[in-house]
Amino acid sequence: MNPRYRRATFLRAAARLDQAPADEGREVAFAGRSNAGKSSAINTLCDQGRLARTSKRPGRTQQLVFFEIEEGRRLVDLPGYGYAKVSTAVKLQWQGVMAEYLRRRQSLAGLVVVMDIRHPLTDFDLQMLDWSRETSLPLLLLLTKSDKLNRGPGLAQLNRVRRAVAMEGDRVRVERFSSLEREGIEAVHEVLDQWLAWEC
Ligand SMILES: Nc1nc2c(ncn2[C@@H]2O[C@H](COP(=O)(O)OP(=O)(O)OP(=O)(O)O)[C@@H](O)[C@H]2O)c(=O)[nH]1
Ligand SMILES: [Mg+2]
Repeated sequence: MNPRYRRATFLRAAARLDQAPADEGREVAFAGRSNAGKSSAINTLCDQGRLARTSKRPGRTQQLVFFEIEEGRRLVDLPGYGYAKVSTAVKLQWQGVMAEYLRRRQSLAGLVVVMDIRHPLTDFDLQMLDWSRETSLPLLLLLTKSDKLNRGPGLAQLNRVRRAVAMEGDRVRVERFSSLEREGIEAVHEVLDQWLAWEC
């Protein structure tokens, strides 16, 4: 366990981009379908049970939630997309906030797209891929809840997604992950270390 991430603390929640912390330093954002396991992944990576709020009910995270590891190094829990039970107006508003965040945020060094290993590459996930391509943003596709599949089918899913994004080259990585079984933590820390410029 990389001890740096244990130091993460809640910094601020923002409903709009202009409420976000100063756009300085580097940050890594976690996006993904509602209920995919974004908040759980942040907690697992930071080895803290209740840093980001998780819920069995989809739609729990409705703001951009910023966590600070140290000054100028942050993780961001983005609101889940594709949650059926919010109105179209709210969905459109959130898509706007997300699009603005992804386009305008200078300190955004990389994006983790969290996907349930059983349902990867939804339309919204593919939209994230498109957006990230426009700005050449590095991406980590995280196939989480890997504990829900046996080893064989889990590896088959990993290979399937890797093949699907192979044309993106080194910019897009794919890893398996489980918050429940604490699988994949080291691999994700390695990627985050690079993006947050901790590699040296
Ligand atoms: N089995 C299993 N369950 C998980 C895992 N990660 C998350 N969950 C469960 O999935 C549900 C949703 O997890 P969250 O982390 O709240 O999901 P989220 O993506 O932050 O959801 P929103 O904030 O609604 O967008 C919770 O019931 C978690 O306990 C995992 O690796 N394995
Ligand atoms: Mg959440």
